[in-house]
Amino acid sequence: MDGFNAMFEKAKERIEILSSLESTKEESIESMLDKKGYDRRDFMKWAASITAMLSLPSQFTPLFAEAAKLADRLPLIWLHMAECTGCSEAFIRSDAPTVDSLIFDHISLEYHETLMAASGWQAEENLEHAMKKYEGKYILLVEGGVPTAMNGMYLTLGAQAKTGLSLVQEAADKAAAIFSIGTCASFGGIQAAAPNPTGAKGVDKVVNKPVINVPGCPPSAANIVGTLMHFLLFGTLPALDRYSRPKWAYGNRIHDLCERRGHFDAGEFVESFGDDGAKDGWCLYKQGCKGPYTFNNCSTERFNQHVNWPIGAGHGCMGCSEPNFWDTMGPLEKPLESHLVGGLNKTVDNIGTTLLSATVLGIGAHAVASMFVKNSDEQEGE
Ligand code: FSX
Ligand code: SF4
Ligand code: F3S
Repeated sequence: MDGFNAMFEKAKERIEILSSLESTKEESIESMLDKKGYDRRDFMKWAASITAMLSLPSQFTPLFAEAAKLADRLPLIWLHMAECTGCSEAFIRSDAPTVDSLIFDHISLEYHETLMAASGWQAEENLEHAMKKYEGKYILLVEGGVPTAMNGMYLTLGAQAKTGLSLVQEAADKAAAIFSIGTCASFGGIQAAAPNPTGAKGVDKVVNKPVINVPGCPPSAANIVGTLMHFLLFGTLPALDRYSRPKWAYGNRIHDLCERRGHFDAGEFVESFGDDGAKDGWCLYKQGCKGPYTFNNCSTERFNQHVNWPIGAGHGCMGCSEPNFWDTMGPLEKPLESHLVGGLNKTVDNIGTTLLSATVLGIGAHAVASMFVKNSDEQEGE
């Protein structure tokens, strides 16, 4: 608890510092929420859900509410590299405004190629101006892998044809914190799949500063907002795993909290898409689900305003938040042979039986499952 008390005091100081900074928006978040029909209760409920998601005690809820109100004090620069823009889409697309998306409207987004009105010379000028004006103070968010082959010439931007590589390096140099949004910016992404002709790499491989990775193709809006809110309130990096992912979001396997897990333990598997097992929500392991090797909170946070997620929609997890998933998690709709029990090529039916007997014997099913589930620590890194 001492640790939490120290964090609480630090957060209070941080709020004071943020309050003393110049506001960049004319309209307050309260008035924006009011116009969209949200009352204080909804806002506090949102702050409570952020607190719970970040695994913090409820005493932090009012501080997150305060920090959200001050979100316009922290300048953000969002760069696009090689990617599909799905990360931005995941964040901003919703058929109804959510508190999350209103917070996004309230932040001080100084530069975002997809969302800003400017283009060409004007856009380049905006970026240069923002980097100069907020030097050492802005958060840099990068979406997309950075092509490094031919000195970065596979990706050039703007009228001066600067390479993405040089832009990321320049922007990172003057940033207060750097977040890689999505698997592409975190680990290179689909364009880094073998043979990786453009030499695409994650941002942390081309800059000399700490980078927080928020992978997923795309990552959920919850993980993007949570990462921003954590930095807003504490101004420091959260606890990270070996791939620099925040532990509060990427600390558990998909398989650990999956709604179909009971069926896995009972040996009940979908044998083909559309069969009776599929209709009854049985386990998708035999259809190639990579949930046992993937670390993310999709099952609890979900997508599209927390409505659904890949496994809920009836397809296995593809491992999209793991490094090199495009090369290591294939074939996408078949189990990984290399991960079957002890390399003995046993089928999952044997595993189901083993699990059942283990449960009868009183041994935790989870412990048995862990025998064949490779920890992400053992997976191939960069
Ligand atoms: Fe796309 Fe973002 Fe995937 Fe990559 O997403 S959803 S290809 S993680 O960089 O736009
Ligand atoms: Fe869920 Fe996939 Fe694990 Fe089955 S294998 S319980 S569908 S995560
Ligand atoms: Fe990606 Fe698997 Fe979640 S495919 S979105 S990590 S369920």
